[in-house]
Amino acid sequence: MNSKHKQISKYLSLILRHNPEKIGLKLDDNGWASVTELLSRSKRKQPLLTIELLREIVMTNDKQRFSFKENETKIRANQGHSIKVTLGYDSKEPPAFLFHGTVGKFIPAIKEKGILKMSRHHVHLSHDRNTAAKVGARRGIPIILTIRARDMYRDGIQFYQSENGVWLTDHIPSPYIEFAK
Ligand code: HQG
Repeated sequence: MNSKHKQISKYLSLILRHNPEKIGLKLDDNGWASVTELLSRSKRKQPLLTIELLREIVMTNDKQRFSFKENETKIRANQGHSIKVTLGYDSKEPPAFLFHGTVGKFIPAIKEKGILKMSRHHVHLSHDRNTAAKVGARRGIPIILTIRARDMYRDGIQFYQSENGVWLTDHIPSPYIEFAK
C-alpha cells in the first residue's frame, strides 16, 4: 500500500464505517454503498477518487478492509463500523485461543469489566500474537491478552469471522482472559 492508497483507505474508512452523511452517502442495512454514488459524492480532489483507484485499494489494502459485490457496483467496509449495520457473518467456532492487543493503562478496567467493544460493533480479536501486537502498538507499548475463545464458545458465546479474517464477539468476560503475570 503506498501513501496515496493509505490516505484514500483512511478516507473510505471514515465514510464507510463512521460517517457516510459527511458526503450525503446512503448505506443499506448491510453497509453497502453504491460505487457510482460514492465516486460522484466524494469531495476528494487530490487524488481524485476513481473506480481504478478504488479497485487498487480493495485489492491491495494491507488488511483487506473493503469488499466489492455485484460486479463492482457496491462497496462496503468488512468490519470496524460505529454506525449500525448488519454484516451478516455466520457464527463460527473459534480456535482454542485468540489474542487481543491493548496497552497497560486499560488493564485495570479490563480486569474489572472484561474487554468491551467500546465504540465499535464488536470486540476485535486476532488469530495470532503478532497481529495483536500491531493492534496494541497503535496506542503505545503493546500488551497481548490471550483469550480462551473455545471455552467461551462452549459456554454459548457467539463468535464471527469477518471477510478479512478478524474474529469478532460481543464482550469478553474477565475469567476468559489470561493476564500476563
Ligand atoms: C480497549 C484496527 C478500557 C481495547 C485494529 C482497545 C484492529 C478497554 C480500545 C481494530 C476495555 C478500543 C480494532 C475496558 C477494551 N476498559 N479499555 N473494559 N475493553 N478496551 O480501536 O481492538 O485499522 O475500538 O483494548 O488494527 O484496538 O480500523 O479496538 O485498546 O483490527 O482496520 O479499548 O481496529 O483496524 O479500541 O482495534 P478499538 P482495537 P483498522
